Amino acid sequence: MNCRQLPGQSISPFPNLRDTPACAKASAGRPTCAKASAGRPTCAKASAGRLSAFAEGESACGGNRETPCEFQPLPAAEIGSLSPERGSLLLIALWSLSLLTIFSIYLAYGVRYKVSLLERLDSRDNLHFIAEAGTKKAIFELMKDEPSQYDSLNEPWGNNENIFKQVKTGYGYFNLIHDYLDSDSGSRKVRYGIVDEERKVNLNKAELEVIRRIIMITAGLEQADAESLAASIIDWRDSDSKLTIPLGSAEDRYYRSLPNPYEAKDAEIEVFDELLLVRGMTEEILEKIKNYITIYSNGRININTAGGEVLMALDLNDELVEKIISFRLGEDTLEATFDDNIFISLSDIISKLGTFSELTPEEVASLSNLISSGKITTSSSNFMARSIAQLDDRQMEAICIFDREGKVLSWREG
Ligand SMILES: [Ca+2]
Ligand SMILES: [Ca+2]
Repeated sequence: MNCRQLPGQSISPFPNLRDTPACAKASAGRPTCAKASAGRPTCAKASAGRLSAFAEGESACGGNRETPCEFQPLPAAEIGSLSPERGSLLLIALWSLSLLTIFSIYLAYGVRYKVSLLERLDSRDNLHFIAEAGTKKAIFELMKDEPSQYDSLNEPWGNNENIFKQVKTGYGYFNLIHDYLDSDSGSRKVRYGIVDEERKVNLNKAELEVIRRIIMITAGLEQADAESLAASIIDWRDSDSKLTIPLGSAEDRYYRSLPNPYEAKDAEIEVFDELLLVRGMTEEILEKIKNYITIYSNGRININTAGGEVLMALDLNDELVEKIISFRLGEDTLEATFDDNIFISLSDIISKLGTFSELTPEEVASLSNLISSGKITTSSSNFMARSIAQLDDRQMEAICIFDREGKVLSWREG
């Protein structure tokens, strides 16, 4: 019987330990070593690296000092390298450490993301409030405009850097701007102020020919295409399902045949993006016509504020439109300045224009028809503020439509 051959059991799970001289020698003739091997108290302890004294051997030998075990302490490094349990513990510790590291990184990333998100949301909230302050400023300034029969481009709400440019609020500031076509340079420039919606063609109220002309003039479409698109807009908003023109316009039947079918709205347009659902309308066309159309005005065009494109859409010829624009500019030939001429009421349009520039009988007739048709006016009742909020290096644009009483009709920010 020796340390390797105890019946009914494996002597030791630590083969290297069995081969130590101490164990081999004990197994050769020392029952105490066999006992120790059978119970494995000393081997187990040795394997754990805890057997460091001869007293351990004595314990394994039943305390018989005459037949002492000759176990000798093993070098710590050797014991450590021999211990699967210790290796397992080390492996578990390493795995735990790795998992903790990964978890910590994940946690830190999550916290950082949430902090960043909160900062962005906070910044966006602040930008929203700054932009909103801009629109309130616009409404406040409009309220100061005395009610009158006319509204013109040179009024304080329309062009005033002193009250609409870089207005500080909180840690940021806002600008109230709108762009316009500069007749001298032919390019679009920025003006500080708000614009009236009555200077634009109302797609919910205008007749087919007016819509067709404003599309042709501003988007450059051919007459047939412009008419088709204008008719489709009419069909989109009217309550019936009859085609405005037999070929080219669209009602339910056309929209139902699309890959993603839908129906004509048969009600007034509520948002500009809705126009992209109308047959023939594209983002490119909408971009070109957006400054000349509205869905919020009273439907009549303000002859004091409308641009030449809109006046031509009312079927006034080029020469007559030129005379109206020149009259409005005043002596300095600049738009929206102190010396601008103004049509106070509908009744003085022909007389004032005739005094400023000679009118042909055809032009007088054209103006008379336009006035009696109810398509034009000299005042405005709905306005648009484009508020640009700035906070540090971040910016937000808000577009607010409101009436003269300050009631907000539309709010859009992006
Ligand atoms: Ca319809
Ligand atoms: Ca002027």
